[in-house]
Amino acid sequence: MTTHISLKIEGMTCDSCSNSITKLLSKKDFISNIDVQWEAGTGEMDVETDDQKDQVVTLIERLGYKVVN
Ligand SMILES: [Cu+2]
Repeated sequence: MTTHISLKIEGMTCDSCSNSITKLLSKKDFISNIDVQWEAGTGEMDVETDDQKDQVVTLIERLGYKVVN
């Protein structure tokens, strides 16, 4: 059972931004089907439970980007 989450992410300016977010999120077993697009400022992925969205936001913001939803 997975939950899909769609995030709006501010601060990405190039491929290496989206790559670094994807790489970090990939290390977590509970996150799958990660698709981060820097031009659109979006992050799509599946997590195992609803409450894991907060952990995803924390991980992304730790890299210096801002999740706005
Ligand atoms: Cu960049």
